Amino acid sequence: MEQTLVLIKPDGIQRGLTGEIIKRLENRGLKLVAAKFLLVNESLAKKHYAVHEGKPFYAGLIKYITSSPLMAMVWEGPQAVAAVRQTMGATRPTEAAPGSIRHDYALEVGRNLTHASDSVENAKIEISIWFKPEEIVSWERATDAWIQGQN
Ligand code: IDP
Ligand code: MG
Repeated sequence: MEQTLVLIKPDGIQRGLTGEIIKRLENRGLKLVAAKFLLVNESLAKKHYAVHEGKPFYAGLIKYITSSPLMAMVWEGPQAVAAVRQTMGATRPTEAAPGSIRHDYALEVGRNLTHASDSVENAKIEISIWFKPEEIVSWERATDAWIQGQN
């Protein structure tokens, strides 16, 4: 089953949106398989955002992500990567679809509340940056067959 990394970034935590963001992923039918709440150090932040090194917003992005605690999670489900990106909305909140988290709760790209892996390949890399294999919990959910059932 596909897995994807989600971060509730410091603005999401500070604004008290942790429960709302988790609720939306649960409502969608995605399954939580790992979570941790932490203050990120610069080394982890740089590893996670290595692809953006050299961009004009890079220094600010590292400062933002290390400024206050965040919640890192792994969510699982059929096409979890695409489903979670859709639930988060486009990077720029003013371009995010109505009903998405970034549309409904954010205005600026520098305060867009969440991170979600953008491909299955990157999800695997990002999950390994944030979690040890033994921290990912494989569990049976009573509703699985009603959410993931194929006819
Ligand atoms: P994503 O989070 O939707 O995958 P990316 O392009 O990978 O978007 O950018 C990573 C993060 O960097 C964004 O979520 C946002 O927090 C920040 N960011 C991206 N572009 C800008 C910008 O132009 N100004 C400020 N911050 C930006
Ligand atoms: Mg990205």
